[in-house]
Amino acid sequence: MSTTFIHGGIVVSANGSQPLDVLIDGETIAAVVQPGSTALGSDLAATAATVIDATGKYVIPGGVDGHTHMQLPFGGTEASDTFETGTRAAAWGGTTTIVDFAVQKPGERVQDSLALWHDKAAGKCAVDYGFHQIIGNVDAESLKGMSELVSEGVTSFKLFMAYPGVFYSDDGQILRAMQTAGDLGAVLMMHAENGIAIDVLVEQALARGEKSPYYHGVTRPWQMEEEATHRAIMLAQLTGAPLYVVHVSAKQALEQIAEARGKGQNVFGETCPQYLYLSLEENLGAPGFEGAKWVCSTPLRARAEGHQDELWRYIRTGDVTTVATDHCPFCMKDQKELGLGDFSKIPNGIGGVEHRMDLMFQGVKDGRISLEKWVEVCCTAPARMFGLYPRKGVISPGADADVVIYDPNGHTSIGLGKTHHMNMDHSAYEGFEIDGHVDTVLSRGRVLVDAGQYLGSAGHGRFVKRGLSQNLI
Ligand code: DUC
Ligand code: ZN
Ligand code: ZN
Ligand code: ZN
Repeated sequence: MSTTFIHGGIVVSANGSQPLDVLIDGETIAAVVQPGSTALGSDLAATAATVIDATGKYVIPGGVDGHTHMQLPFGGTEASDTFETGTRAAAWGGTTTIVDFAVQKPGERVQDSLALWHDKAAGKCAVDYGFHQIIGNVDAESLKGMSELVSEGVTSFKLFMAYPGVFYSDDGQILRAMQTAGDLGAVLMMHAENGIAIDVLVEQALARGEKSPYYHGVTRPWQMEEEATHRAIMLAQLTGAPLYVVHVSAKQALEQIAEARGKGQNVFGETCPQYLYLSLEENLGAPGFEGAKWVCSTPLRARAEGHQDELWRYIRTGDVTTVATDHCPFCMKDQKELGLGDFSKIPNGIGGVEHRMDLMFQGVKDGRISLEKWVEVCCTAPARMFGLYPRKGVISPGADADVVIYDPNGHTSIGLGKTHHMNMDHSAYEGFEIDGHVDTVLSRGRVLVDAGQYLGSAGHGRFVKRGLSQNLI
Protein backbone atom coordinates (compact mmCIF):
# COMPACT_ATOMS: atom_id res chain seq x y z
CA MET A 1 0.00 0.00 0.00
CA SER A 2 1.36 3.43 -0.82
CA THR A 3 1.75 5.93 1.98
CA THR A 4 1.46 9.72 1.95
CA PHE A 5 2.73 11.95 4.71
CA ILE A 6 1.39 15.51 5.03
CA HIS A 7 3.46 17.52 7.45
CA GLY A 8 3.92 21.04 8.69
CA GLY A 9 0.31 22.17 8.29
CA ILE A 10 -2.46 23.22 10.64
CA VAL A 11 -5.19 20.59 10.73
CA VAL A 12 -8.54 22.36 10.98
CA SER A 13 -11.59 20.49 12.22
CA ALA A 14 -15.05 21.62 13.23
CA ASN A 15 -13.81 21.64 16.82
CA GLY A 16 -10.43 23.30 16.64
CA SER A 17 -7.16 23.83 14.83
CA GLN A 18 -3.67 22.66 15.66
CA PRO A 19 -0.36 21.78 14.05
CA LEU A 20 -0.61 18.07 13.22
CA ASP A 21 0.89 15.68 10.70
CA VAL A 22 -1.28 13.27 8.75
CA LEU A 23 -0.28 9.81 7.58
CA ILE A 24 -2.30 8.22 4.80
CA ASP A 25 -2.06 4.53 4.06
CA GLY A 26 -3.69 3.59 0.76
CA GLU A 27 -7.20 5.08 0.71
CA THR A 28 -7.57 5.92 4.37
CA ILE A 29 -6.08 8.08 7.07
CA ALA A 30 -3.79 5.92 9.19
CA ALA A 31 -2.68 8.37 11.84
CA VAL A 32 -2.82 11.99 12.92
CA VAL A 33 0.18 12.82 15.07
CA GLN A 34 1.94 15.68 16.79
CA PRO A 35 4.62 17.24 14.58
CA GLY A 36 7.93 15.45 15.02
CA SER A 37 6.26 12.57 16.85
CA THR A 38 8.13 9.30 16.80
CA ALA A 39 5.00 7.42 17.88
CA LEU A 40 4.87 5.66 14.54
CA GLY A 41 8.39 4.42 14.93
CA SER A 42 10.24 5.93 11.99
CA ASP A 43 10.98 9.15 10.21
CA LEU A 44 7.85 9.31 8.08
CA ALA A 45 9.06 12.34 6.18
CA ALA A 46 11.87 10.12 4.88
CA THR A 47 10.03 6.85 4.40
CA ALA A 48 6.56 7.70 3.07
CA ALA A 49 6.13 7.16 -0.67
CA THR A 50 4.77 10.69 -1.08
CA VAL A 51 5.59 13.60 1.20
CA ILE A 52 3.60 16.81 1.09
CA ASP A 53 4.93 19.90 2.82
CA ALA A 54 1.93 21.86 4.12
CA THR A 55 3.90 24.47 6.02
CA GLY A 56 1.83 27.63 6.37
CA LYS A 57 -1.28 25.92 5.02
CA TYR A 58 -4.48 24.53 6.41
CA VAL A 59 -5.14 20.81 6.16
CA ILE A 60 -8.88 20.21 6.08
CA PRO A 61 -11.29 17.37 5.28
CA GLY A 62 -12.40 17.31 1.65
CA GLY A 63 -15.52 19.35 1.06
CA VAL A 64 -18.91 17.63 1.10
CA ASP A 65 -21.49 19.31 -1.11
CA GLY A 66 -24.85 17.91 -0.07
CA HIS A 67 -26.84 19.46 -2.89
CA THR A 68 -25.96 19.21 -6.58
CA HIS A 69 -27.90 18.60 -9.79
CA MET A 70 -25.72 17.14 -12.52
CA GLN A 71 -27.70 16.60 -15.74
CA LEU A 72 -30.97 17.66 -14.08
CA PRO A 73 -33.84 17.77 -16.58
CA PHE A 74 -35.52 21.17 -16.15
CA GLY A 75 -37.78 23.33 -18.30
CA GLY A 76 -37.20 21.41 -21.53
CA THR A 77 -33.43 21.27 -21.15
CA GLU A 78 -30.86 19.61 -18.92
CA ALA A 79 -28.31 21.01 -16.45
CA SER A 80 -25.13 21.43 -18.46
CA ASP A 81 -22.64 19.65 -16.20
CA THR A 82 -22.45 15.90 -16.61
CA PHE A 83 -21.28 13.81 -13.69
CA GLU A 84 -17.88 13.85 -15.37
CA THR A 85 -17.50 17.61 -15.86
CA GLY A 86 -19.29 18.56 -12.66
CA THR A 87 -17.32 16.31 -10.34
CA ARG A 88 -14.06 17.36 -12.00
CA ALA A 89 -14.95 20.98 -11.26
CA ALA A 90 -15.85 19.96 -7.70
CA ALA A 91 -12.38 18.42 -7.31
CA TRP A 92 -10.71 21.57 -8.58
CA GLY A 93 -12.51 23.49 -5.86
CA GLY A 94 -11.70 21.13 -2.98
CA THR A 95 -14.99 19.25 -2.86
CA THR A 96 -14.40 15.51 -2.70
CA THR A 97 -17.94 14.24 -2.13
CA ILE A 98 -21.22 15.33 -3.67
CA VAL A 99 -24.73 14.17 -2.93
CA ASP A 100 -26.81 14.56 -6.10
CA PHE A 101 -30.54 14.15 -6.67
CA ALA A 102 -32.12 11.26 -8.55
CA VAL A 103 -35.45 12.43 -9.99
CA GLN A 104 -38.60 10.33 -10.12
CA LYS A 105 -40.56 11.19 -13.25
CA PRO A 106 -44.36 10.69 -13.44
CA GLY A 107 -45.24 7.05 -13.86
CA GLU A 108 -41.77 5.87 -12.90
CA ARG A 109 -40.90 3.71 -9.88
CA VAL A 110 -38.46 5.42 -7.52
CA GLN A 111 -36.22 2.35 -7.75
CA ASP A 112 -36.06 2.76 -11.54
CA SER A 113 -35.28 6.46 -11.38
CA LEU A 114 -32.46 5.76 -8.93
CA ALA A 115 -31.11 3.08 -11.29
CA LEU A 116 -31.11 5.68 -14.08
CA TRP A 117 -29.05 8.08 -11.96
CA HIS A 118 -26.63 5.30 -11.08
CA ASP A 119 -26.19 4.75 -14.82
CA LYS A 120 -25.49 8.44 -15.43
CA ALA A 121 -22.83 8.60 -12.71
CA ALA A 122 -21.14 5.21 -12.70
CA GLY A 123 -17.62 5.27 -14.09
CA LYS A 124 -17.81 9.02 -14.75
CA CYS A 125 -17.11 10.73 -11.46
CA ALA A 126 -13.84 12.28 -10.34
CA VAL A 127 -14.93 12.30 -6.68
CA ASP A 128 -17.15 10.12 -4.51
CA TYR A 129 -20.88 10.62 -4.73
CA GLY A 130 -24.15 9.68 -3.11
CA PHE A 131 -27.77 10.24 -4.03
CA HIS A 132 -30.87 11.74 -2.50
CA GLN A 133 -34.13 10.70 -4.12
CA ILE A 134 -36.66 13.28 -5.35
CA ILE A 135 -40.15 11.86 -4.94
CA GLY A 136 -42.02 13.37 -7.88
CA ASN A 137 -45.14 11.35 -7.29
CA VAL A 138 -46.09 10.46 -3.73
CA ASP A 139 -48.28 7.37 -3.97
CA ALA A 140 -48.42 3.99 -2.26
CA GLU A 141 -45.83 2.50 -4.61
CA SER A 142 -43.35 5.36 -4.06
CA LEU A 143 -43.80 5.20 -0.29
CA LYS A 144 -42.98 1.49 -0.37
CA GLY A 145 -39.96 2.23 -2.55
CA MET A 146 -38.56 4.63 0.05
CA SER A 147 -37.71 1.85 2.49
CA GLU A 148 -35.99 -0.13 -0.26
CA LEU A 149 -33.88 2.92 -1.11
CA VAL A 150 -32.84 3.42 2.50
CA SER A 151 -31.41 -0.09 2.52
CA GLU A 152 -29.48 0.79 -0.65
CA GLY A 153 -27.84 3.79 0.99
CA VAL A 154 -30.18 6.50 -0.25
CA THR A 155 -31.40 7.79 3.08
CA SER A 156 -32.90 11.19 2.24
CA PHE A 157 -35.87 12.22 0.12
CA LYS A 158 -36.73 15.57 -1.41
CA LEU A 159 -40.16 17.02 -2.00
CA PHE A 160 -41.19 20.28 -3.64
CA MET A 161 -43.83 22.71 -2.39
CA ALA A 162 -42.93 24.73 -5.51
CA TYR A 163 -43.30 24.01 -9.24
CA PRO A 164 -46.96 22.91 -9.55
CA GLY A 165 -47.36 20.43 -12.37
CA VAL A 166 -43.71 19.44 -12.37
CA PHE A 167 -42.15 18.22 -9.12
CA TYR A 168 -44.89 19.57 -6.80
CA SER A 169 -46.43 17.67 -3.88
CA ASP A 170 -49.61 18.84 -2.15
CA ASP A 171 -49.96 18.91 1.63
CA GLY A 172 -51.58 15.48 1.77
CA GLN A 173 -48.75 13.95 -0.21
CA ILE A 174 -46.22 15.76 1.97
CA LEU A 175 -47.90 14.41 5.08
CA ARG A 176 -47.80 10.84 3.79
CA ALA A 177 -44.16 11.06 2.70
CA MET A 178 -43.21 12.57 6.05
CA GLN A 179 -45.00 9.78 7.91
CA THR A 180 -42.95 7.27 5.95
CA ALA A 181 -39.70 9.21 6.40
CA GLY A 182 -40.44 9.51 10.11
CA ASP A 183 -40.97 5.74 10.38
CA LEU A 184 -37.74 5.05 8.50
CA GLY A 185 -35.68 7.68 10.34
CA ALA A 186 -34.87 9.14 6.92
CA VAL A 187 -34.34 12.85 6.29
CA LEU A 188 -37.13 14.65 4.45
CA MET A 189 -35.64 17.47 2.37
CA MET A 190 -37.96 20.26 1.37
CA HIS A 191 -37.96 22.91 -1.32
CA ALA A 192 -40.09 25.30 0.70
CA GLU A 193 -41.86 27.89 -1.46
CA ASN A 194 -45.61 28.23 -1.95
CA GLY A 195 -45.67 27.28 -5.63
CA ILE A 196 -49.43 27.69 -6.11
CA ALA A 197 -49.40 31.30 -4.94
CA ILE A 198 -46.16 32.04 -6.81
CA ASP A 199 -47.73 30.87 -10.07
CA VAL A 200 -50.50 33.46 -9.62
CA LEU A 201 -47.94 36.22 -9.05
CA VAL A 202 -46.01 35.09 -12.13
CA GLU A 203 -49.13 35.10 -14.30
CA GLN A 204 -50.07 38.58 -13.09
CA ALA A 205 -46.57 39.96 -13.65
CA LEU A 206 -46.41 38.62 -17.19
CA ALA A 207 -49.86 40.12 -17.90
CA ARG A 208 -48.48 43.52 -16.83
CA GLY A 209 -45.60 43.11 -19.28
CA GLU A 210 -43.02 42.44 -16.55
CA LYS A 211 -40.98 39.89 -18.45
CA SER A 212 -37.31 40.40 -17.60
CA PRO A 213 -35.28 38.14 -15.24
CA TYR A 214 -35.65 40.67 -12.42
CA TYR A 215 -39.31 39.70 -12.06
CA HIS A 216 -38.36 36.10 -11.31
CA GLY A 217 -37.20 37.41 -7.94
CA VAL A 218 -40.09 39.83 -7.47
CA THR A 219 -42.69 37.10 -8.02
CA ARG A 220 -41.14 34.80 -5.40
CA PRO A 221 -41.20 37.09 -2.36
CA TRP A 222 -39.93 36.02 1.06
CA GLN A 223 -43.49 35.54 2.35
CA MET A 224 -43.82 32.54 0.01
CA GLU A 225 -40.72 30.99 1.54
CA GLU A 226 -41.58 31.78 5.15
CA GLU A 227 -45.10 30.38 4.78
CA ALA A 228 -43.99 27.15 3.13
CA THR A 229 -41.16 26.69 5.62
CA HIS A 230 -43.59 27.09 8.51
CA ARG A 231 -46.03 24.63 6.92
CA ALA A 232 -43.30 22.08 6.37
CA ILE A 233 -42.11 22.45 9.96
CA MET A 234 -45.63 21.87 11.29
CA LEU A 235 -46.17 18.79 9.13
CA ALA A 236 -42.78 17.43 10.17
CA GLN A 237 -43.54 18.13 13.82
CA LEU A 238 -46.75 16.14 13.52
CA THR A 239 -45.13 13.17 11.83
CA GLY A 240 -41.74 13.08 13.54
CA ALA A 241 -39.89 13.31 10.24
CA PRO A 242 -36.46 14.95 10.40
CA LEU A 243 -36.79 18.00 8.15
CA TYR A 244 -33.97 19.58 6.14
CA VAL A 245 -34.99 22.77 4.37
CA VAL A 246 -32.87 23.22 1.26
CA HIS A 247 -31.53 26.48 -0.19
CA VAL A 248 -32.95 28.86 2.41
CA SER A 249 -32.57 32.47 1.26
CA ALA A 250 -35.08 34.44 3.36
CA LYS A 251 -34.21 35.49 6.89
CA GLN A 252 -37.85 34.98 7.85
CA ALA A 253 -37.68 31.32 6.83
CA LEU A 254 -34.60 30.91 8.99
CA GLU A 255 -36.39 32.51 11.87
CA GLN A 256 -38.98 29.72 11.56
CA ILE A 257 -36.24 27.10 11.47
CA ALA A 258 -34.43 28.62 14.45
CA GLU A 259 -37.65 28.71 16.47
CA ALA A 260 -38.42 25.05 15.75
CA ARG A 261 -34.84 24.06 16.59
CA GLY A 262 -35.13 26.03 19.81
CA LYS A 263 -38.06 23.82 20.75
CA GLY A 264 -35.97 20.72 20.13
CA GLN A 265 -37.37 19.68 16.74
CA ASN A 266 -35.19 17.91 14.20
CA VAL A 267 -35.21 20.75 11.67
CA PHE A 268 -32.14 21.79 9.72
CA GLY A 269 -31.41 24.68 7.39
CA GLU A 270 -29.18 24.74 4.33
CA THR A 271 -28.08 27.88 2.57
CA CYS A 272 -25.87 28.45 -0.48
CA PRO A 273 -23.10 30.93 -1.35
CA GLN A 274 -25.30 32.70 -3.91
CA TYR A 275 -27.63 33.87 -1.14
CA LEU A 276 -24.71 35.13 0.93
CA TYR A 277 -23.10 37.16 -1.84
CA LEU A 278 -25.48 37.92 -4.73
CA SER A 279 -28.70 39.95 -4.81
CA LEU A 280 -31.92 40.77 -6.57
CA GLU A 281 -30.86 44.34 -7.25
CA GLU A 282 -27.34 43.77 -8.60
CA ASN A 283 -27.67 40.38 -10.26
CA LEU A 284 -31.24 39.55 -11.28
CA GLY A 285 -31.61 43.27 -11.99
CA ALA A 286 -28.59 43.40 -14.35
CA PRO A 287 -29.24 45.14 -17.69
CA GLY A 288 -31.11 43.40 -20.49
CA PHE A 289 -31.29 39.63 -20.24
CA GLU A 290 -28.04 39.37 -18.24
CA GLY A 291 -29.95 38.68 -15.01
CA ALA A 292 -30.93 35.25 -16.39
CA LYS A 293 -27.54 33.96 -15.20
CA TRP A 294 -28.79 34.25 -11.65
CA VAL A 295 -32.32 32.88 -12.03
CA CYS A 296 -32.61 30.17 -9.41
CA SER A 297 -35.18 29.14 -6.83
CA THR A 298 -35.45 30.12 -4.08
CA PRO A 299 -34.45 33.42 -5.69
CA LEU A 300 -31.69 35.87 -4.86
CA ARG A 301 -33.20 38.31 -2.38
CA ALA A 302 -33.18 42.10 -2.16
CA ARG A 303 -30.03 43.29 -0.46
CA ALA A 304 -32.06 46.13 0.99
CA GLU A 305 -34.18 43.63 2.93
CA GLY A 306 -31.16 42.58 4.98
CA HIS A 307 -31.19 38.83 4.44
CA GLN A 308 -27.45 38.34 3.99
CA ASP A 309 -26.29 39.55 7.41
CA GLU A 310 -28.95 37.35 8.95
CA LEU A 311 -27.92 34.28 6.92
CA TRP A 312 -24.33 34.70 8.08
CA ARG A 313 -25.56 35.16 11.65
CA TYR A 314 -27.64 31.98 11.44
CA ILE A 315 -24.56 30.12 10.19
CA ARG A 316 -22.78 31.27 13.33
CA THR A 317 -25.66 30.23 15.62
CA GLY A 318 -25.84 26.78 13.98
CA ASP A 319 -29.40 27.19 12.73
CA VAL A 320 -27.96 26.97 9.24
CA THR A 321 -26.49 23.50 9.53
CA THR A 322 -24.82 23.19 6.13
CA VAL A 323 -23.73 25.27 3.17
CA ALA A 324 -24.27 23.51 -0.17
CA THR A 325 -24.27 24.90 -3.70
CA ASP A 326 -27.52 23.67 -5.29
CA HIS A 327 -25.19 23.43 -8.28
CA CYS A 328 -27.53 23.44 -11.28
CA PRO A 329 -25.74 25.04 -14.22
CA PHE A 330 -27.29 26.19 -17.48
CA CYS A 331 -25.53 28.01 -20.30
CA MET A 332 -26.90 31.34 -21.46
CA LYS A 333 -26.85 30.17 -25.06
CA ASP A 334 -29.75 27.88 -25.93
CA GLN A 335 -30.59 27.26 -22.26
CA LYS A 336 -31.18 30.42 -20.21
CA GLU A 337 -32.17 31.97 -23.56
CA LEU A 338 -35.31 29.81 -23.55
CA GLY A 339 -36.70 32.54 -21.31
CA LEU A 340 -35.94 35.54 -23.55
CA GLY A 341 -39.12 37.61 -23.31
CA ASP A 342 -40.61 35.47 -20.50
CA PHE A 343 -38.66 35.05 -17.25
CA SER A 344 -40.82 32.10 -16.23
CA LYS A 345 -39.25 30.01 -19.01
CA ILE A 346 -35.66 30.56 -17.86
CA PRO A 347 -34.30 27.26 -16.49
CA ASN A 348 -33.71 27.72 -12.76
CA GLY A 349 -30.22 27.22 -11.48
CA ILE A 350 -26.74 28.55 -10.75
CA GLY A 351 -23.49 26.64 -11.14
CA GLY A 352 -21.14 26.87 -8.20
CA VAL A 353 -19.84 23.45 -7.16
CA GLU A 354 -16.29 24.61 -7.91
CA HIS A 355 -16.34 27.71 -5.74
CA ARG A 356 -18.07 26.84 -2.48
CA MET A 357 -14.93 26.19 -0.43
CA ASP A 358 -13.32 29.43 -1.63
CA LEU A 359 -16.44 31.58 -1.25
CA MET A 360 -16.98 30.33 2.28
CA PHE A 361 -13.31 30.78 3.15
CA GLN A 362 -13.74 34.40 2.14
CA GLY A 363 -16.32 34.52 4.93
CA VAL A 364 -13.50 33.59 7.32
CA LYS A 365 -11.26 36.31 5.90
CA ASP A 366 -14.10 38.84 6.13
CA GLY A 367 -14.70 38.02 9.79
CA ARG A 368 -18.12 36.48 9.16
CA ILE A 369 -17.35 32.99 10.46
CA SER A 370 -14.51 31.21 12.23
CA LEU A 371 -12.08 28.90 10.52
CA GLU A 372 -13.67 25.96 12.34
CA LYS A 373 -17.17 27.01 11.26
CA TRP A 374 -15.95 26.98 7.66
CA VAL A 375 -14.93 23.33 8.00
CA GLU A 376 -18.08 22.53 9.95
CA VAL A 377 -20.62 23.84 7.42
CA CYS A 378 -18.70 22.80 4.30
CA CYS A 379 -17.35 19.39 5.36
CA THR A 380 -18.27 17.90 8.72
CA ALA A 381 -21.92 18.89 9.20
CA PRO A 382 -23.03 17.78 5.71
CA ALA A 383 -21.24 14.46 6.28
CA ARG A 384 -23.08 13.99 9.57
CA MET A 385 -26.36 15.27 8.15
CA PHE A 386 -26.36 12.71 5.36
CA GLY A 387 -24.94 9.66 7.11
CA LEU A 388 -21.42 9.85 5.66
CA TYR A 389 -19.59 10.45 8.92
CA PRO A 390 -16.94 9.51 10.05
CA ARG A 391 -15.92 8.14 6.66
CA LYS A 392 -16.21 11.66 5.22
CA GLY A 393 -15.99 15.14 6.73
CA VAL A 394 -13.21 14.56 9.23
CA ILE A 395 -9.47 13.97 9.35
CA SER A 396 -9.17 11.10 11.74
CA PRO A 397 -7.77 7.55 11.66
CA GLY A 398 -9.99 5.25 9.64
CA ALA A 399 -11.64 8.05 7.64
CA ASP A 400 -11.32 8.12 3.87
CA ALA A 401 -8.21 10.09 2.97
CA ASP A 402 -10.14 12.99 1.42
CA VAL A 403 -7.93 15.92 2.27
CA VAL A 404 -7.55 19.47 1.02
CA ILE A 405 -4.49 21.60 1.57
CA TYR A 406 -5.66 25.18 1.58
CA ASP A 407 -3.38 28.17 1.36
CA PRO A 408 -4.73 31.08 3.43
CA ASN A 409 -2.17 33.38 1.87
CA GLY A 410 -2.92 32.31 -1.70
CA HIS A 411 -5.28 34.00 -4.07
CA THR A 412 -8.04 32.84 -6.40
CA SER A 413 -9.56 34.91 -9.19
CA ILE A 414 -12.92 33.46 -10.18
CA GLY A 415 -14.14 33.67 -13.75
CA LEU A 416 -13.99 32.37 -17.29
CA GLY A 417 -10.44 31.73 -18.41
CA LYS A 418 -9.23 31.89 -14.80
CA THR A 419 -10.63 29.24 -12.49
CA HIS A 420 -13.54 27.76 -14.35
CA HIS A 421 -13.93 24.09 -15.00
CA MET A 422 -17.72 23.83 -14.93
CA ASN A 423 -19.45 23.23 -18.25
CA MET A 424 -20.98 26.69 -18.51
CA ASP A 425 -20.52 29.65 -20.83
CA HIS A 426 -20.47 32.14 -17.96
CA SER A 427 -19.63 32.28 -14.28
CA ALA A 428 -22.16 33.38 -11.68
CA TYR A 429 -19.21 34.71 -9.66
CA GLU A 430 -17.23 36.39 -12.47
CA GLY A 431 -14.76 38.85 -11.03
CA PHE A 432 -14.84 37.53 -7.46
CA GLU A 433 -11.41 37.65 -5.83
CA ILE A 434 -10.77 35.19 -3.00
CA ASP A 435 -8.06 35.62 -0.39
CA GLY A 436 -7.18 31.95 -0.31
CA HIS A 437 -6.41 29.05 -2.59
CA VAL A 438 -7.06 25.34 -2.92
CA ASP A 439 -3.54 23.99 -3.41
CA THR A 440 -3.81 20.21 -3.20
CA VAL A 441 -6.79 17.88 -3.22
CA LEU A 442 -6.71 14.21 -2.32
CA SER A 443 -9.58 11.79 -2.69
CA ARG A 444 -9.17 8.43 -0.97
CA GLY A 445 -5.45 8.97 -0.88
CA ARG A 446 -5.08 9.86 -4.53
CA VAL A 447 -3.93 13.35 -5.50
CA LEU A 448 -6.53 14.88 -7.83
CA VAL A 449 -5.26 18.44 -7.93
CA ASP A 450 -1.82 19.75 -7.14
CA ALA A 451 -0.17 23.08 -7.85
CA GLY A 452 -2.61 24.01 -10.59
CA GLN A 453 -2.48 20.59 -12.27
CA TYR A 454 -5.36 18.17 -12.60
CA LEU A 455 -4.33 14.58 -11.93
CA GLY A 456 -7.72 12.97 -11.41
CA SER A 457 -9.72 10.76 -13.72
CA ALA A 458 -13.29 9.88 -14.54
CA GLY A 459 -14.25 6.77 -12.65
CA HIS A 460 -12.06 7.30 -9.60
CA GLY A 461 -15.17 8.52 -7.73
CA ARG A 462 -17.34 5.80 -6.27
CA PHE A 463 -20.92 5.62 -5.11
CA VAL A 464 -21.11 5.91 -1.34
CA LYS A 465 -23.87 4.04 0.45
CA ARG A 466 -25.05 6.34 3.20
CA GLY A 467 -26.36 5.50 6.64
CA LEU A 468 -29.06 7.38 8.51
CA SER A 469 -28.35 10.96 9.55
CA GLN A 470 -26.05 11.41 12.51
CA ASN A 471 -27.31 14.91 13.21
CA LEU A 472 -30.62 14.05 14.79
CA ILE A 473 -31.56 14.95 18.33
N1 DUC B 1 -33.94 25.35 -7.84
C1 DUC B 1 -33.06 25.70 -8.77
O1 DUC B 1 -32.62 26.83 -8.80
N2 DUC B 1 -32.68 24.77 -9.68
C2 DUC B 1 -33.08 23.44 -9.66
C3 DUC B 1 -34.23 23.14 -8.84
C4 DUC B 1 -34.50 24.14 -7.79
O2 DUC B 1 -35.27 23.88 -6.90
ZN1 ZN C 1 -35.08 23.21 -4.78
ZN1 ZN D 1 -31.74 21.88 -5.80
ZN1 ZN E 1 -1.46 28.39 -3.59
